[in-house]
Amino acid sequence: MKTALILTCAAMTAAAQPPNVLFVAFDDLRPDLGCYGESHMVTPHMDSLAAQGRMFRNHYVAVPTCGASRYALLSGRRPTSATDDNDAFNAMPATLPAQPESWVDLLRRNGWHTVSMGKVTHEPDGYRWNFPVNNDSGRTSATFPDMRHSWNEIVHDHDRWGAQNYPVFAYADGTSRVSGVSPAWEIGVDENGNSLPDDAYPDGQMAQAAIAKLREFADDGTRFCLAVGFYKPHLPFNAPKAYWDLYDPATLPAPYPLSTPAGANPATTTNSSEVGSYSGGNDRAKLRHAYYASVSYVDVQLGKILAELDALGLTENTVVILWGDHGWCLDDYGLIGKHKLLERSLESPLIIRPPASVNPEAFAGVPAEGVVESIDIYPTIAELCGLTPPATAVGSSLVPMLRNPFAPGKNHAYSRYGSLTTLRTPEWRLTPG
Ligand SMILES: [Ca+2]
Repeated sequence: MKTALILTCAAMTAAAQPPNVLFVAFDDLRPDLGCYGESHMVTPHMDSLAAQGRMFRNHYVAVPTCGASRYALLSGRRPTSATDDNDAFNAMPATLPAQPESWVDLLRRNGWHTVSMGKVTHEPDGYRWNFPVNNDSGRTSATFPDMRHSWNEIVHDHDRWGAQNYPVFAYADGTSRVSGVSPAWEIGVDENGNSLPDDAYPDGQMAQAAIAKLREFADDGTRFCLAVGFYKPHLPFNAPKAYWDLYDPATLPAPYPLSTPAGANPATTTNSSEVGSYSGGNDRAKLRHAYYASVSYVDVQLGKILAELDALGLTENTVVILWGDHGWCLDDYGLIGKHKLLERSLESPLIIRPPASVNPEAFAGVPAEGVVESIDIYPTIAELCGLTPPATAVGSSLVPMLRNPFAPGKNHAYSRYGSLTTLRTPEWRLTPG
């Protein structure tokens, strides 16, 4: 009886506590998930998260490139000409500002223990590096974090790829991509042709590191913000063979839309800054198969983390956010890559499973159709945690849509890239010609 009383009191106390935050970013993840109606995709863990929380069917990022999209998400600011490329984190303050630099900093200032793991900002380990050669390899020394005031810990183990290589681009043999030379995908097999294990690539190792960190938090009773940034499905589309085997290339759906927009630069239909030159037919079909394998691979890594959250009894008081940093043209419009103001480049998945205090069972699994933006995540986290965001965080809290998927979305989402801007209303994408 005494034990039961103690447990009851502990549960009541826990329910009154502000929630933990588990934020999981996926690099270049399109809404190609089963829960988004893509029935060919094998993504059971993301689908399960959507069934338990709220999936946003019309979520748009600020800029269709990693650094700028992540800067907008974390700072809560709309992109400007100074923050719409991969150097956007240059706008983060060097010295401690009066107002938080990000929602992570807001949480840190209010007592959350904040941890970055993998690619949460732009750099794959959270630190700026000197690049004497190029962005793909040859890093010489770390300088300072992308966000200097947000993290209590930045956790990263380079393992066999070494600190000099860019882990986003890792191949199983410990090498990293060299632009224009390395293949765009890898079927991970051992010397006997059997599938490599999950930890043959960095994301499998990251899942284990996240699990270890959650166990630390549970042991110590730490109120945490854990941000995990998986590297896949960014190029190169490398995954253990077991994930390639989940798909029959003969039955995969065609890209959509098929036609190239009028006025598009013809060179972009055969050349991408990301893949290099590419041809038609099998080349493009293989790229799609490889991408899907990478998505299923990281889906399983997410599943491991969520299972640990359950096992540790942390699910009830943890908000979980799944976010893709932008879309990707996977031969849609006959184009490859992300650096375009097109629907396929700007849409990305957003799934939020709120803590039990928000009653996620109400309308669980019913998607919200309203238009929302990545900058809305900042005020959402603040509201769920009982905090006030600074005036510079200009998004709108999504908590009403977490409670009721039929609550209205926005009139429009704003995105830009280079000198071009675009608006997405509930019905149209409006882009100056
Ligand atoms: Ca990205």
